[in-house]
Amino acid sequence: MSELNTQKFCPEELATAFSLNGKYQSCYTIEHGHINDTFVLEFENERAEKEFFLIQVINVNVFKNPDELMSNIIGVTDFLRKKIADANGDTNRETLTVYPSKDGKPYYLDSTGRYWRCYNFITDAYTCDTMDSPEVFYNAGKAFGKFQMLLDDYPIETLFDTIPNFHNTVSRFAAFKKAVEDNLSGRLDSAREEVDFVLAREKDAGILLDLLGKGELPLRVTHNDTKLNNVMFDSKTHEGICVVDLDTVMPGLSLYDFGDSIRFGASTASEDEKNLSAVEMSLELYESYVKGYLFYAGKSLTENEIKYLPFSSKLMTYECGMRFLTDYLNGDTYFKTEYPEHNLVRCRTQFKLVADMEKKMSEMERITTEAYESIR
Ligand code: GN1
Ligand code: MG
Repeated sequence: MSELNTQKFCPEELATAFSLNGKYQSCYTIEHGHINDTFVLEFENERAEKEFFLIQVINVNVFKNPDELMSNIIGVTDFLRKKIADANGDTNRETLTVYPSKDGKPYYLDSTGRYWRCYNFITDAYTCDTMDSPEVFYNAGKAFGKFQMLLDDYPIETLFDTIPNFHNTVSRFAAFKKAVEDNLSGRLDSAREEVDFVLAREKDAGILLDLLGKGELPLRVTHNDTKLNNVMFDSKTHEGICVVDLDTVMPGLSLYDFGDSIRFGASTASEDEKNLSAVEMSLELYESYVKGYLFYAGKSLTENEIKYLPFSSKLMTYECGMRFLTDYLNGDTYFKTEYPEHNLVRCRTQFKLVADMEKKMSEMERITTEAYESIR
């Protein structure tokens, strides 16, 4: 939570732009993710109770088509809400709900051309940027596994590609090579070691895409940004109650979701830790997540999906590090950064994790096989 920068927008204007219950009271900002700006609006309803709503500016630099983006999110959240209701779940806490603007649109376009959207804000819940509890990380695995299971029969052909080739590691590699050649920021010399690290692993980039192309991995509805801080945990039970940040829900591989969760959540340090000796991939956390993930998703995964779970962790970490490095070389035009070396620092943590996973790969494979055997 931080001080509200009211120059950025007028909260009163937004409070009246959406069809929300009650009287607007106040607004604060929350730090969430590297892409969108996020705020919370506090309202008071007729019974003098507080109600909270989350509002976000859609980053149109990243998501070029807000209509398609919101169509995906509304489609998926409506679908989830129905399944949650059928299972007698709490539809206010277990899924996001999009509140339309007063003119019936899925967003509000303000006078400066910014697109705003409004969601329910889930209270009595928390998110984590790092994880040291295997029990809570097990719950994160359950939440993302359940998310995937619930969307198993979602009509995949109705989804738009909100960011084409988002996890196409081959095209990410090509974009990286171009960034090296262009050296737009003039920073190449400060990142030679990291550039060589990426180049040495080029052959990994196409492995999952080749399997997909040969029909040996299925295309599914996936989240595509399964960072630990995109799941909300109940403050009392610590269960993962709601998966958030649905901007990148698209057709994809289950392995993207699994691997990205390990990349972020099984690390012993934060994504921008400068002290690399603190950065490792914890096998204990890996094991908790695999078990939690397979709890719901295990039964529907194919043999190849299981087989590539450990490799996907390495691949997604490699891809993310490569994206940070690409952005560093391009002059920080994509990810939000707090200081000039931020993307370089981030890519170093990712490559430290990749190297650590390479050392631990046979252990990760053993843990995965054992976890899978236990649910069959
Ligand atoms: C971004 O929005 P956020 O912070 O959850 C990015 C992910 C990266 C992640 C790295 C749309 O996620 O792909 O893995 O940063 N999202 C987009 O922390 O590019
Ligand atoms: Mg995001």
